[in-house]
Amino acid sequence: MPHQPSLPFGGEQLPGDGSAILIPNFFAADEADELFRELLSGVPWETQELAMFGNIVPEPRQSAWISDGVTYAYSGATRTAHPWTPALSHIRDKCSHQANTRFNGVLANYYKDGNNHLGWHADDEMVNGPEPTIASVSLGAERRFDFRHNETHQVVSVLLPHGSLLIMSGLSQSCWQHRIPRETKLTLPRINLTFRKVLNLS
Ligand SMILES: O=C(O)CCC(=O)C(=O)O
Ligand SMILES: [Mn+2]
Repeated sequence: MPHQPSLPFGGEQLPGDGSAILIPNFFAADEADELFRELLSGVPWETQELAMFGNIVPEPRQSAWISDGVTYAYSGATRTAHPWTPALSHIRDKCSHQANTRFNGVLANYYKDGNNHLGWHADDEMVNGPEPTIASVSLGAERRFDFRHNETHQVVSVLLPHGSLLIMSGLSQSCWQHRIPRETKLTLPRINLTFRKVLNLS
């Protein structure tokens, strides 16, 4: 596999107002390679449409919402729930154990290359509850992940390597926004899974 190994620094990434703990080798490279392949073919990837300045444009990545039947609404879109696959259930259980949180949904993102990206946002929707714990698994190409503090505008950049886990909790969604910036020179694909414990609000 063409995924470059890296030497990132694990542990706490935020200077305060919430927590984001990086575990670089949560999955060993071989298992991470295998999971990448399974998810690439096994997840029902969809291109969502986004209302922007009165126009409808496709999102610059593919995604899918998998959960125990709970729908998920964000940016005006309501996502229907797809069923768990064995690979996703396996990753969910390992993340639930590590983060001590019973995750019941995952938003999967597929970035086909560095032109695919995700703009500034926080995972602060009502369904996540206050101070949510979110476990974010990265597979494939290493991408930069930026946090920006809502008041000080301090930016903290983290590299998310193949097989890593980033656990965001506490005030990380209410005091910071985050994004995956465009990296135009990058030609390799990446899959990200953000596991959430969502409330059934219906
Ligand atoms: O791709 C990533 O690492 C981040 C994904 C994310 O922030 C999200 O799905 O809300
Ligand atoms: Mn997010």
